[in-house]
Amino acid sequence: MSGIILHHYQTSPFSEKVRLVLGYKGLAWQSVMIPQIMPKPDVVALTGGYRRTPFMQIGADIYCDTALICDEIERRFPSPSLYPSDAPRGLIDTVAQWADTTLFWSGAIGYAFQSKGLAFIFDGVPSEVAKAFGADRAAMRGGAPRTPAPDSAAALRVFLRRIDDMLGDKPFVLSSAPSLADFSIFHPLWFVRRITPLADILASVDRVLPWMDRVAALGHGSMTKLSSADAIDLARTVSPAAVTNQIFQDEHGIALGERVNITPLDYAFDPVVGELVTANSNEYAVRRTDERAGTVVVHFPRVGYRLQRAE
Ligand SMILES: N[C@@H](CCC(=O)N[C@@H](CS)C(=O)NCC(=O)O)C(=O)O
Repeated sequence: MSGIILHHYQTSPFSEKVRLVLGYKGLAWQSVMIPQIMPKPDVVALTGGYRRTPFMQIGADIYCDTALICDEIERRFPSPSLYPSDAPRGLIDTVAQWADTTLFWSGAIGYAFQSKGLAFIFDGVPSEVAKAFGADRAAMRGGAPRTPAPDSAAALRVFLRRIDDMLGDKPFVLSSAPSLADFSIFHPLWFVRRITPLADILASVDRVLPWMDRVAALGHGSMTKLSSADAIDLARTVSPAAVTNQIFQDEHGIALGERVNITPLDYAFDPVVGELVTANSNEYAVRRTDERAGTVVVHFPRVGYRLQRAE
């Protein structure tokens, strides 16, 4: 057992990215199903406020954001690597970041949430549940609108041509082996493919669907179920791991040990408050104590997150 607990839900694209990474690395992991909308009391007990999906727990360490989750999985389980040697690591990370932001929001999500897509997603779902989902996501975006469907469709076609071109005669986008870029590009397209009345767009190029089948075939590793209450109990009974990279990189005039809050810069602006224990070149971490989870350390990537001194 890897010690990895993934808090996620079935239809979450970013969770699918991590499930496939776990599959590629052949890991055994524990699965906690979490709610799709707020309130999420058991999530917040562990994260301190971060509400996005998924997050990863290893003992009393909580990893937020799939960029950092994949870094941490790679650090602990380096083989097979998410960075095959025939592609530059900087390129892999840059393509992955583009896919997790622009491809996801401006391409897949704007396209999927057109009226035909919504009718498919919420078919048979009580109207108050669909309404609650819409209100939750509008609040999470802080009022920012989704990209309109026709603009997303146009962008998605351009992106698909670019992905098709990247594939060329290789089995994976940047290499003969899967890289992090494959998992990041896969998950927004996986979400579109699930919406059968809209999935035809993926066949507008030749190489994408066969590549998606190759990525899907990597599987999800071996998973056992865990309740959120048991995950919280587990956090309480162990101590957070010792900090591994102590090289402090200060950009804010905030020292280690100060009380800070960390918030996503793009959406879901729920702050996590705690004592700053790590600020290295790639990651922040804060230590906080929760009534139910005890003392936990919550980790964030530096890219895409705002660090401030807590008031
Ligand atoms: N940058 C984040 C984005 C995560 C994200 O937006 N996840 C979606 C689900 S796929 C989400 O949090 N939706 C709201 C929710 O689940 O409450 C990451 O890479 O983990």
